[in-house]
Amino acid sequence: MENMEDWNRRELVDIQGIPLFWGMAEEWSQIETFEARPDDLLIATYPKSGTTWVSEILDLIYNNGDTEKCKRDAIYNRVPFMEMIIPGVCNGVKDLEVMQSPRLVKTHLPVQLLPSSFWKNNCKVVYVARNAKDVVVSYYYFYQMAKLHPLPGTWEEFLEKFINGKVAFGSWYDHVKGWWEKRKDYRILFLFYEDMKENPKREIQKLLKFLEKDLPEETMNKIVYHTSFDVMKKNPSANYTTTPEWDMDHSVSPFMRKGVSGDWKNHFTIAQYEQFEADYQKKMKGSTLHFRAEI
Ligand code: PPS
Repeated sequence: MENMEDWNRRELVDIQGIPLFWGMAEEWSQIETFEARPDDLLIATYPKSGTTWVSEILDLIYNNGDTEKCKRDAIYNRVPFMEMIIPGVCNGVKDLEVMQSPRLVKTHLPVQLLPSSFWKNNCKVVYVARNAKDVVVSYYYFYQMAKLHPLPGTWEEFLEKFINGKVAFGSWYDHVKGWWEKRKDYRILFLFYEDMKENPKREIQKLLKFLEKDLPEETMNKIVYHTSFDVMKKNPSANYTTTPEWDMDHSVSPFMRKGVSGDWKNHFTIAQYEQFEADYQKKMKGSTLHFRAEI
């Protein structure tokens, strides 16, 4: 790819107050008018919260645990990223238009920016949330390796941007609270990364119940194994190593980085932790949404 410097590392552009990648902002009308289908399953997450993990699990569920079938293509083609548009390079809306139903659709959009057709069609949504401190660490490394993002600056600087919602897809706090509230009115299964780490089989059972599907015990065990961090890290159709280097540079930091809960402890200073927690209490005050920052 030539001229990648034209579209990499550009500043984010606000859409209704939410910083997004420039291509999304430029083509916002396409995203806004996206036509959901009643049997779409939407996978909604704030970035770095377990999107790829739950996507692989769901594709396996849809294919009755057939691991070979799930190697048919890279995860970003099996589960297209709806709003990912880089003009002339990629377009999630167009990819989904030509995809056969039932579709698995990925989004990082905050709830208020979701195309209204999802609500009109009463689509089912799986939302995965992860504790903020692990998200910001994971996001910091991702900003460095995935070159569509602006440069993150130092850890200290990036942490500040995250706290202030000045990162792609905006405030983590508003994102998780927004989707949490929405679950009261729509068919949204709200899962936590930490619960998936603690007991993946239990969370797969929740997914099956939500999808009104049954799978034999043996198939469930197979899905747990196939979607464990170590197995997914080695699977080229799940680990993003098939993306070109001008897009993601895994030598800077692999997409499948650590896959643990509590890595934030290796990054936050005591002062950063105290400042983060004080601000967190203010932003999350009154919410019934609670996270575990380690398991
Ligand atoms: S993205 O780019 O926003 O779609 O990223 P996302 O997939 O949401 O999150 C990436 C982080 O999830 C970790 N991951 C996993 N953890 C445990 N088990 C499995 N199977 C798994 N697959 C992906 C991945 O390593 C990223 O987290 P960090 O903390 O950076 O390792």
